[in-house]
Amino acid sequence: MKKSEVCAIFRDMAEMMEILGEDVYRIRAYQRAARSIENTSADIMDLAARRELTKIPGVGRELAGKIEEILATGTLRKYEELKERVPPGLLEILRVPGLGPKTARVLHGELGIEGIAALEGLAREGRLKDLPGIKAKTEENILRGIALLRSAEERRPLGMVLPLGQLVVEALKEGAPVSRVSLAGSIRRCRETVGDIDILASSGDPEKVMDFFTRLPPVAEIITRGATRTSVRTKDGLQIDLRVVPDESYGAALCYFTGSKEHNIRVRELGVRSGLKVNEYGVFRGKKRVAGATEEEVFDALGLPFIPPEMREDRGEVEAGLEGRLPRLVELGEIKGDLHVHSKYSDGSASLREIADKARRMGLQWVAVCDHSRSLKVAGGLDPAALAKKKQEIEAFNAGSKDVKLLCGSEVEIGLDGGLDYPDEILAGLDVVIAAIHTGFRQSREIQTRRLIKATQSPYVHVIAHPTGRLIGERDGYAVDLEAVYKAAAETRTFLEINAWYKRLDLNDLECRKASETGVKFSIGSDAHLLNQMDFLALGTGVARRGWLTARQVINTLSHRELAVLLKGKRSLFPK
Ligand code: DGT
Ligand code: CA
Ligand code: CA
Repeated sequence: MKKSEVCAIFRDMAEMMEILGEDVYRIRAYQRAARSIENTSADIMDLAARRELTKIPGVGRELAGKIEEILATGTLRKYEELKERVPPGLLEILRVPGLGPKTARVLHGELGIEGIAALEGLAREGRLKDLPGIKAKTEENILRGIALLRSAEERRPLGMVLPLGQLVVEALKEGAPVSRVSLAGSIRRCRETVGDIDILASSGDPEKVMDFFTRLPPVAEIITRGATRTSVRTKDGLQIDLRVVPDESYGAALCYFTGSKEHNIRVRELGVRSGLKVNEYGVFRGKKRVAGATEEEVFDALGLPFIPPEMREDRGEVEAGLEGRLPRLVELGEIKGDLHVHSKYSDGSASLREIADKARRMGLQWVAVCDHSRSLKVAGGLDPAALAKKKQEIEAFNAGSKDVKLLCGSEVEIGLDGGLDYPDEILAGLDVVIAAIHTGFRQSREIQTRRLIKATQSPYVHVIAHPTGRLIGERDGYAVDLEAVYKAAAETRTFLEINAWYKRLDLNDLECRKASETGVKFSIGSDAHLLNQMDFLALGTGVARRGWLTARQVINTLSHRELAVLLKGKRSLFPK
């Protein structure tokens, strides 16, 4: 029994109780408990064994009992009862993101809608808006929600899939007779969502490689099996394709199977112009193979420098390569710190020392600990007294730490009027301030744009956090004039965040590239609430690379001292 399963039951229960119109306080209690269980680093089995479940914030004796029941029986009596009382058709339509219990009850009650397909049909025909409480806008939102749900089911966020992909590659390296092996396809290009995992290997004994691959623990089913290509499905429904080629064509095959398809087409056309044939076996002039063993060799034969996988999207990279103006992309090894980590002070689960230790293991030199500000109560926002205590603890830590340094930061709420959640005197005492919108998502484009621009105009705000607010597969960003925000950020020397939390990746690749044209710089933050989520920094770096950013454009490449100077610098732009 995993934490996530307990959380899922609590969330389902909250939803069903909401449909049934039960007590809001009880509903909130389940939601809060789900959230804090998710954020606790402790193993709940251990906690239960030690009878310490009530140590989880928001879990009292009653909920602790419920958790114990789930751990012991796999479910909960109350949960089963609720399921009996709430029709499955109603639960089904509730899966549409943005569609709340009230609307669901109307749709189910008045029209008898039992499933998502039926809901979609009626929304398209415009037949929902005559119902009580349902506007034309609701209909639009429902259709958008259904589209989001579909894309979420077909494609998965990179961060959910990458660890498994890397694990399989490592396993093949260790246990199968391969000479080279690599991720390929969209996962190697670091696309924000991936359809399946592609892996390429070279070997003289493909059958043995395939035997080993199909017997790996995550494999649930073999879809097709051959000596050059085998596809399997994992227990949770993800497809993995493994291709095995001879060593002399490994480079050509890696180019081909990394894609993207559009990039491949562009490269092939380039070859044709100089009388070369390019395919997954090599680069050929007539019958003669002129390249194929390595990717470098393949690009070189075509008169191109090595194009990093993250750029291979046919977004001008081939032209730039031919003209010698490919940027030197920022690398993960150049990242010296994380600009957005939550600690125990707000809704994170780790202590300052644990965060610093993790940073050291990752080879980082500094971490900005940015807990929520006071008005975000659901996420444990800090009042000024707690913030002062945190600042003291950080100063004491830094005084005693020879390597990793912590920055005392805050993720400060931007109000509806663009005002900030702490007064200037408090902001002035922080090393780093990142300003964020977590409320008022439905405000107009004018208001949202004004909120963000006003935040950039504070001498104390260094970073605009997750500038669009989108959640991959769950929620589009709010309406906002991003170009105006980029311009304001560039003018005020405010940085734009690449929030690396796997569902955010906000700004995304294309927006990074667009924003970079204004001269603005970027700050990558993992938004970690659990320690190992600091590894999301790699995803953020992937986004930066897909946005064609160099080390100079990403402030995480600065040393602690350089960063401190840069952050203080903003204030000097403002007259006293
Ligand atoms: P995905 O899986 O939807 O996230 O995206 P990809 O890019 O991983 O696509 P996938 O798995 O269908 O194929 C892996 C790579 O194989 C793809 O990036 C390029 C190459 N490829 C697949 N089909 C074709 C094709 O018809 N023509 C060319 N030129 N390349 C292809
Ligand atoms: Ca793929
Ligand atoms: Ca594939």
